[in-house]
Amino acid sequence: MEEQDLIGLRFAHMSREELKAWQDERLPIQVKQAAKSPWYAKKFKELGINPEDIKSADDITKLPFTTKVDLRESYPAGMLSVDPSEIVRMHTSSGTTGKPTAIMHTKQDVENWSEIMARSLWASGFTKDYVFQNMSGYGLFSGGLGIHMAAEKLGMWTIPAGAGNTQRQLMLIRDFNVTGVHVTPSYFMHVAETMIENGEDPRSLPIKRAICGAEPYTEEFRKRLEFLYGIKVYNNYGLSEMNGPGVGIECLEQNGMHIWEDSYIVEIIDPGTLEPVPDGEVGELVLTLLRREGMPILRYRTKDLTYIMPGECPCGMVHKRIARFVGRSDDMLIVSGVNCFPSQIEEVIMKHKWLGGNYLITLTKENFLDRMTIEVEVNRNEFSGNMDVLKEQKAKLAAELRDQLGFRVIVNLVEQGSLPASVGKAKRVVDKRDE
Ligand code: DLL
Repeated sequence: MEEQDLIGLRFAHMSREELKAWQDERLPIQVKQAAKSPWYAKKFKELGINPEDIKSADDITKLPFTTKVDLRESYPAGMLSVDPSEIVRMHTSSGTTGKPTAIMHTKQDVENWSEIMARSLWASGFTKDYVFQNMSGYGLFSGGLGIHMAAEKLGMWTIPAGAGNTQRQLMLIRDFNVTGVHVTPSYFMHVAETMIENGEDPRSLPIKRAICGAEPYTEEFRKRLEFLYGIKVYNNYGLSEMNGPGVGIECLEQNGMHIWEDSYIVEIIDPGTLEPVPDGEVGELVLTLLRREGMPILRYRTKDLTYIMPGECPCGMVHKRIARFVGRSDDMLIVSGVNCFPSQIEEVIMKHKWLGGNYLITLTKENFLDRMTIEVEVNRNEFSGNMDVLKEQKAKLAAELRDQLGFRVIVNLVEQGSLPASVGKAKRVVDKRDE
């Protein structure tokens, strides 16, 4: 029997010319499909856009941006481009305020999404011989079913463990000889620290590789996870508006995430001027779906800040690479007028083995002045019991953070396990300045 290309390897191996020709063909089709939705039909009319004028991928700049506000405005089904009877699946974004954004998929959409996600698993070294545990919340969050169906498509023995319940996770990993996992980086760190606290070594687990995403984490955080488990950890990016996981994946080079350009057109813009920025320069990632029929979204402003990595990837794939995220534009903290990202703080913390992997940033106002307090857990195993040494380490840490951020912060060292543990996306910042 001829082998079927279930995960779209023909796309993975395309040349730049082939990808361009594919995008030239797909964008006009996608725009016509979008125009079938009430929301885009109205938008195009208002802006005087005729879908027939979109003839190639180069015409993308003629299209308007789509924002989260637009998705909220069209909630629940204003962006549907098919008859509701064609929809088989729905997910929502993990927004914490107001209504979520709901994304609907046809059968073909689910098929295409699982193809790119399965291809992502393949690109980061998974094969059908892995036993794979999905330690991600199932339900409306796309990291559950999204990863699950892809892992099955690749042919892996797939365990839908869901999020949390660390002891049960560990039992399943050991009993079923789990060799691969998908998990948020913060929860993966929590599992390792819990094991160490119980006198167990995370390296004793059968796991060989992990894909971690759904939240920002620094290179230093990844290195610590790799060290603790003695495995490889691959970054995986996605957002529910663009299906979910599987938009971008690190290949074996672990140097930037390839965006699957058969399914998405990538742009990086200056969020202020909305003009494109050159490769290598940080801006806001804008994505356009190319293969979705149920709910096409064009030029979606993700708010995620990154840059296109110039040059070729030694892995041979030519799909553009984006760098690890600096943060989201709405994650940027402005403290006494100085801009900073939580990732800058994480970078400093991760340099210190005597600190654990959990931290919390709290912003308050005192006498009209902004104040940042950083609580960090001390790594119990590295603590000598000598309080003078700890005091010195704390002063050194505070000085490093001040150098990194450009303002003074208050550092509070806390006992391991005392900060709220994350089972999904970690909440790293509490802003109480308006209280
Ligand atoms: O988090 C989809 C996903 C599930 C991705 C599982 C990877 C693994 P949302 O809940 O809609 O979807 O959240 C999307 O999470 O805009 C980013 O800000 C952030 N994010 C996702 N992956 C990464 C990553 C899923 N690898 C939002 N690095 C996105 C940094 C990430 N941030």
